[in-house]
Amino acid sequence: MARPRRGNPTPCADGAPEYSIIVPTYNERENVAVLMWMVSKAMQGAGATYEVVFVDDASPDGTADAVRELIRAFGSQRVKLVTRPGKLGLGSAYGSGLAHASGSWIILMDADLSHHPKHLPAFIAKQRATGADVVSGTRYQLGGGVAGWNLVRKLTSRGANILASFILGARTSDLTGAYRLYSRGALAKLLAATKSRGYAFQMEVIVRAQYSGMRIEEVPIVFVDRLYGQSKLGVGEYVQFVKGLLRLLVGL
Ligand SMILES: Nc1nc2c(ncn2[C@@H]2O[C@H](COP(=O)(O)OP(=O)(O)O)[C@@H](O)[C@H]2O)c(=O)[nH]1
Ligand SMILES: [Mg+2]
Repeated sequence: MARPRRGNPTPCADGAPEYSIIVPTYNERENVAVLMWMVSKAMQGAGATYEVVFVDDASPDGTADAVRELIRAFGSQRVKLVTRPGKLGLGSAYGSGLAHASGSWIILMDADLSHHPKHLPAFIAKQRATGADVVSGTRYQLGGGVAGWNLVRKLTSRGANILASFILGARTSDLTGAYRLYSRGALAKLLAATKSRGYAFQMEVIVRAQYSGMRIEEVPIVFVDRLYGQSKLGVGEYVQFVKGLLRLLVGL
């Protein structure tokens, strides 16, 4: 599909929604219904047409069945489910979601309620006002923040961002956040080019967007630590992040 013009999304063909919200899930059974309810309230407030595309990697907790219930409740135009045979990772989950999404604008958000749907109207308003290709949620500007993290985790995240900004010359204040809005064409281009995994993935995407001259805007978000289920954060993630940073330094 052609890339929408800046600030002027391609008119929706045949009732296609303006916005596709792609939500990757792995063991999020307790979260998807609450998320969907909150998204539907927020999007009504934004006055925007939308669909939610869940991408589930055969979650052992039966997340896919919970999403099927949502399809029954909200309708198959509003909720879509893409299932994959095993845990294949976030980067490719976004790609699979994009392949099944019909909106001109794509919003990526986590399922665990860390990305509060109340921020959705701000992403949309910012894009409409500025014509940006990418609107990135930031914890590190006035009005943004994190809730539920201990000091060590706060310092790690902040430190990783400062280090990466310094090394890569990034102008975006939150490089590792995943709550973002993209034009369809911009996301397709960025996903095709991005090689990193884990936290370095979000950083590579936004740095590539900057380096390729895309217009990036930011909106403050408050990130809330997940209430239910397990985060993927572990020592391995830190190691991957530093490796990813070094690779970008050499390769971008
Ligand atoms: N489809 C899919 N979703 C995943 C995978 N790994 C994580 N997720 C989802 O991606 C989002 C972010 O993961 P999470 O564990 O909360 O990461 P954290 O908040 O950075 O610790 C959540 O919605 C997860 O359910 C994966 O391999 N495949
Ligand atoms: Mg999370």
